[in-house]
Amino acid sequence: MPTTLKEFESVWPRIVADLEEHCKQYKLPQQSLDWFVNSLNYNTVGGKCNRGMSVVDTASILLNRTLEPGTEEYFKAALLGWMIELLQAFFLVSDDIMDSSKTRRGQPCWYLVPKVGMIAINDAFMLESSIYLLLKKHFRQEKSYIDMVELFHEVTLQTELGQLCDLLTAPEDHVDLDNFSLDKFSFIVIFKTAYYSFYLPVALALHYIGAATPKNLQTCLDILIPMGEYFQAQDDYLDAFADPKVLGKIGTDIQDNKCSWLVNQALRKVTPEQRKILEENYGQKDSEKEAKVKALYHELKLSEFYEQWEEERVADIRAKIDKVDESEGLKKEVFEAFLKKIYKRSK
Ligand code: GPP
Ligand code: MG
Ligand code: MG
Ligand code: MG
Repeated sequence: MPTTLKEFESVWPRIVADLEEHCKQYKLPQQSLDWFVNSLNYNTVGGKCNRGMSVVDTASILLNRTLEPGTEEYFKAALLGWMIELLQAFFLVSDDIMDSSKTRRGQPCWYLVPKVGMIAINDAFMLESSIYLLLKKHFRQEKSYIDMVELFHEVTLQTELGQLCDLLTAPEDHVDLDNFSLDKFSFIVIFKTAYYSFYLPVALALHYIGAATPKNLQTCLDILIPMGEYFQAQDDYLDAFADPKVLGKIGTDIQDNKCSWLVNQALRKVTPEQRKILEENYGQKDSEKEAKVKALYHELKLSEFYEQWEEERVADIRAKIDKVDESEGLKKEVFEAFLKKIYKRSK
C-alpha cells in the first residue's frame, strides 16, 4: 500500500524541530527563527507531496515490504522525500517571483504575502540550505552520503539550466514565435522539471536501499525523463485549460510568453491568419489578449489533441516499463506506481 499524505506529513514537525535546533545553536534572534519556521511551513507543506511520497513508496516496493510509519526506517525515507519537497519549495518561491505568479497551492505566492516581498529570495536560499543540513545530520554515516549530496547538487544545476532556458525563450518585451520549437520545449521541460520531479525521488530511494548501481540509475533516466516530459506537458496544458480553483494556481504562460507545449502545438496547426492572431496577442500582460489566444486554442481543438497525445505518450512509457531489467533489484512496479499518480491528472 502506498503511504498516505497524513503519514508523510506526520514526519514534518520533527524536521522543523531539527532545523530550529540547529539555528538555536547560533543564538539566532527569536524574530528570525519564527520567520524561518513560518517560511518553512508556508512554502513546503500544503502541496500534493507526490515527489516526496514517491521516495517512501519506491523504497517499500524495492524492499518488498511496507515501511511502517513510526519506525526509524520510515522516518529516514520520508526525510529524503521532504528534502525533495524543500528543493521544490526553494524552486517555487523563486519561480513565482520570476513568473509574476499570483497564487500557489490556493494561497498567495510567498513574495506577495504582506511584509515578505523580496525577503522571499533569501527565504528561498534558506529552504535550499535546509536540505544539506538535514542530509548531514541524518545521513553522514551512510555509505551513500556523498552520492546523495552530489545528486542534489547536480539535479539543482540541471533544474536551474532548464529555468534559464525557460526564461530566455520568454523575454518580456519581445515576442518572436520563431523562437519556439518542440525541441526547445523538450530541453526546457526535461531540465526544469523531469530531473528533480521524477529521476530524483527514485534515484534517492535506490541510494537509500543500496541498489543505486550504474545500470539501475540509467534505467531510471530512460523511463523517468520521458515521464517527466509528459508531466510538464500536462502542466502546460492545465495552465490554460484547468479550473484555477482545482489547480490551486492561476495560469500565466500565455501572458508570460512561455515556450509552452500548447503554443508549440498551436504553431504546428495554425493557418497564416491564425498565426497572425497569435503574433498579435501572445506574450503580453493583457487579459483580453490572453483570452483571444485561449479562444484560438479552443478553435484548434488543442484539448482533444492533448488527450490523444497523452494516450500515445503513456503507451510509449508503458512499453519502456515493460522492458525493464529487474536483475539488479529494480522493479517495474516502481515506474507503474509513479505513472499511475500522474496519468490524466486534473491538478
Ligand atoms: C516549473 O515551471 C519550474 C520549476 C519549478 C523550476 C524552477 C527552477 C528554479 C531554478 C527556480 P512552471 O513555471 O511552469 O511551474 P508553475 O506552473 O508551477 O509555476
Ligand atoms: Mg511558474
Ligand atoms: Mg516558471
Ligand atoms: Mg506551469
